[in-house]
Amino acid sequence: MSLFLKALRGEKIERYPVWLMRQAGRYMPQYRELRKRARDFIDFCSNVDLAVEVTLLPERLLSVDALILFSDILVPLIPLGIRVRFEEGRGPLLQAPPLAQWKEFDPKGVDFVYRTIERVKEKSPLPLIGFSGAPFTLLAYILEGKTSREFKEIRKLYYRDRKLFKEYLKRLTQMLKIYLGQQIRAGADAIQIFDSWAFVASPRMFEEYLPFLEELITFLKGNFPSTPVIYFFRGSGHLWEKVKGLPSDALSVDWTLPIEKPIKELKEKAIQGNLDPALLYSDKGTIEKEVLNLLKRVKEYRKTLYVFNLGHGLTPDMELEKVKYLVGVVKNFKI
Ligand code: 1CP
Repeated sequence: MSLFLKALRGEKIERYPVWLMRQAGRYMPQYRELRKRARDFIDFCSNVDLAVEVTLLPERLLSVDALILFSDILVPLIPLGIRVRFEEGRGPLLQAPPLAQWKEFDPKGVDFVYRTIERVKEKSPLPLIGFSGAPFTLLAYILEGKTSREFKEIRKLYYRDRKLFKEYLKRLTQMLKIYLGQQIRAGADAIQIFDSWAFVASPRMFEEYLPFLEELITFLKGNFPSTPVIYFFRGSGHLWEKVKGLPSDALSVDWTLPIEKPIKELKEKAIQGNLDPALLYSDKGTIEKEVLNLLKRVKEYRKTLYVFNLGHGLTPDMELEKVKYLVGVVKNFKI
């Protein structure tokens, strides 16, 4: 079994596995070359040949221990009848009809996702992570129609119409059960659920949302017990107490809490992440020092159940050379 899956399952490993969020992206010249072959970003994700090649790039260029499907969290919204576009430099733009006019989710509408997974599995021995957005983060984008610093629309809806807020979350949760189930059937070895914007919720709002998230994870664990589920959230500092009880196999934390906290408080659960991505703007000596500091602190408490990652994704302004160096430092660290 792969190092990545062993670490998630708490089996003995000789070093901590490493993969990076947004590991296949614009910071890679090879990605930028492939990107030229597609009209727009949706076209790029839905072209199976291209999506397979992009997914595989980090295996060759970074020698990471796991691959993540190349797609986007907004892709499965398209079969619901939501318009999704990506404009260069502007991020995603969405137009959603009222909930009553949403279409029934037909997984065939995103068949290219499953075909990409199947083909990547044929081409690489590395474990492949499937993914989706979490219901809250998806709803935040749908209601806002674009990216935002504070996603006011979802918070407005919560106070104006609690029932509709929950109906939306219910529909998205239903869709995600089908979508992620199909990814696992197609060959995904693990699932990561991205809740990038959950931290904009007030504590009470987050609590009212949690049952939907729990339902999704419980469904996946019930139907696919051997496929690990990782929950990624930002705002680990203030949301920590709320997410601790989630039934996921792993929690992917950002850099706003000391690594000792999740590691000491959840002895049975795998922990992923924690390194501040801003470290990559530093020199190699500093990168090595900080990475080793994190790994030594982890090792003091556990010799498995940890997967190295950043607290959030790589960005286009990072240097491939330094990203490679970081991966090398993690891989040379013996437990
Ligand atoms: O061509 C391009 O450079 C477009 C940029 C881009 C890329 C490379 C977008 C648009 N999406 C992606 C790929 C992507 N998105 C992956 C691929 C796999 C990998 O990690 O290598 C994944 C897992 C995502 C997930 C995603 N999309 C998230 C969750 C993770 C996170 O960063 O918080 C979110 C919030 C999105 C929305 C989105 N899609 C694209 C952008 C630029 C954004 C963020 C917009 C914003 O900041 O609100």
